[in-house]
Amino acid sequence: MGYRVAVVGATGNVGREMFNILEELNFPVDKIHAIASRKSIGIEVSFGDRILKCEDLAQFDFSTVDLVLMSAGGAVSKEWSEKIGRAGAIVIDNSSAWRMDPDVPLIVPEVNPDAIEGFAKKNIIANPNCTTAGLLVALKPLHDAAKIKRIVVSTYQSVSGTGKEAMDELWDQTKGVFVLGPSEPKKYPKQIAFNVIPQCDSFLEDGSGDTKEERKIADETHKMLDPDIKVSATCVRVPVFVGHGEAVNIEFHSALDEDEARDILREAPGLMVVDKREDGGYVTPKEAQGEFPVFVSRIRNDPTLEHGLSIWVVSDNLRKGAALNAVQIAELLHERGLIKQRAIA
Ligand code: 11C
Repeated sequence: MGYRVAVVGATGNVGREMFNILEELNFPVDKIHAIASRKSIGIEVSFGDRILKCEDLAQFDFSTVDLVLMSAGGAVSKEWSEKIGRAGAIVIDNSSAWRMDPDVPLIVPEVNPDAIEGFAKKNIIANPNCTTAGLLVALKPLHDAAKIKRIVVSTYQSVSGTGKEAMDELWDQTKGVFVLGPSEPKKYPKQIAFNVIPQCDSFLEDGSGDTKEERKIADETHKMLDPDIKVSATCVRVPVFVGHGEAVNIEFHSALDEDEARDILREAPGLMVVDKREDGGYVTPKEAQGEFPVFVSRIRNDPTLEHGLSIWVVSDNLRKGAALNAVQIAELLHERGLIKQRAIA
């Protein structure tokens, strides 16, 4: 027996990956719908060897589906998720709209699976920001071993995190530098080709100088892992198409050396350790693209702290950072028999 599933935002980077991953993980699907805004009606997307035509979000009857994977941005999610939840379907939302709502669980299955039980208040479950998802899969087993006091994280984020137009912008600017002549930045405030931009998302207006992306990493870490962990984040956009890298410095309450950390990370779910101390003995975003695990490399003691460690974390931001995590949440609901539990508390 399978479920009736709708993917909202079906034509976007993450929406398309959601179809791929539902298929790759063999999620039990009986019926599937591709849903998009009116301008995308009729556009075709693929689900395995099937072609689906996009249906209109505004006209779709959500009482006919059990599960909705939504990746259509915060504004669409704010308008639709509660309505869909009231119609009886469970929404797994990839935007930031509901992540900090106390009535909405924010879930990375390797980190806080039991929090999913609270979903029925709104029938909405939030998927974290792509940078937080990869980070926390790596931090959770280390936190269990030696309790993290503080992290300093510097990100190297690919342009697919901003969307398809940003990928086109990188491509056009790259060609432009050598062939066509320069083109004006549109999605980013400065040229992204052959450059790095120390800004992901817009600046907060609270005087902190942080960007929204930096705040999300802190807030989501506090909600999912531990509210007492101090988080200092600097988020940087780099001219890479897919795959977010993160250099993470970790201060623990108690001792945990690099060898113990490596052993713990090797055993942890969702992770792959590639840490050969030689040229190329680490994972880069290019190798993480299209893969399921979060990769950890460059694991080493930080002698400048009493209990300190530095690691390099990289994952496919469209997969573990978005679509894969969303489908894993669906699998968790399925394994716990929660999908048919329709009543809203
Ligand atoms: C980026 N992390 O790379 C963002 C994309 O809150 O889900 C995802 C934004 C979010 O720009």
